[in-house]
Amino acid sequence: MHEDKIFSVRMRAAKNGAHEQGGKHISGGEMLSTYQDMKHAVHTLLEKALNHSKGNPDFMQIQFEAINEPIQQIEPLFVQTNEVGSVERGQIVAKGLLEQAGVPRSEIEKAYAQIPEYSGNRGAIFFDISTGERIDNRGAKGVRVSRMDWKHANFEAWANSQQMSANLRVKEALVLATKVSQHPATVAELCWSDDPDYITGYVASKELGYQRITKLKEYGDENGCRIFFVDGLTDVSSYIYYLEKQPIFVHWRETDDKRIN
Ligand code: PML
Ligand code: MG
Repeated sequence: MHEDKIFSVRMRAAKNGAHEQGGKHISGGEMLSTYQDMKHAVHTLLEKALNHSKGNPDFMQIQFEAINEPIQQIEPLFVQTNEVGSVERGQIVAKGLLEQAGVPRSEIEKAYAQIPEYSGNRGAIFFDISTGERIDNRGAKGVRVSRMDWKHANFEAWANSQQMSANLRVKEALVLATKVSQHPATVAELCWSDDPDYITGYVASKELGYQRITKLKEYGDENGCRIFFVDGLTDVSSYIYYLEKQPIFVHWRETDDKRIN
């Protein structure tokens, strides 16, 4: 039974009560798993939240549900790392990349002015570049991109080809950025972690790829950022449906990755 089924496995953890009771967000995680691999998936998510730099959670939920829709397979975004010496330099690079991706400078500045309001959110916010407004209507929750993964052996082969370590954080962020950038309404994504011990972030878009920037905040800072810059989005709920519900596996095919810089 369940041999061919794939399950979405999700985790969220908080401290000082559950998220909906005002608890502080500690960690979240998304995986796709077979029934046979379920123990491993649950264990991976449990470990992720139990040993977290934001603190020990006193609330955690891990749930799984069978996926009944066909799972789309997409290739990972092209990846490049931009080494910077300071946060100021990192943010200049980030803004330059957003502009290159098609976000007008005035809208970048408007979005940046709003970042402090969103930094406690656990999900993403949508910023409409034609109106300069946030349009997801999800308040402090934001939108959580879900139902996505990358089989570990294929990810390891990819990481090896990039001479990168097969780091779980990079895998999760690249899976998310690849899924988000795939939607035609997404112009670009801007992200840095809310973990105080992790300062590398990225700007991603279909054309620019996943542009890592080694310093987008200072160590010790728990203010994260995840903004999806969108344009021409007539149906916000179908965009949310894509992000939350469309199941996706990222899959790397060696022969497709011969891009030359
Ligand atoms: C997060 O940890 O929440 C986001 C991490 C983004 C950057 C990951 C990387 O490419 O190093
Ligand atoms: Mg985090």
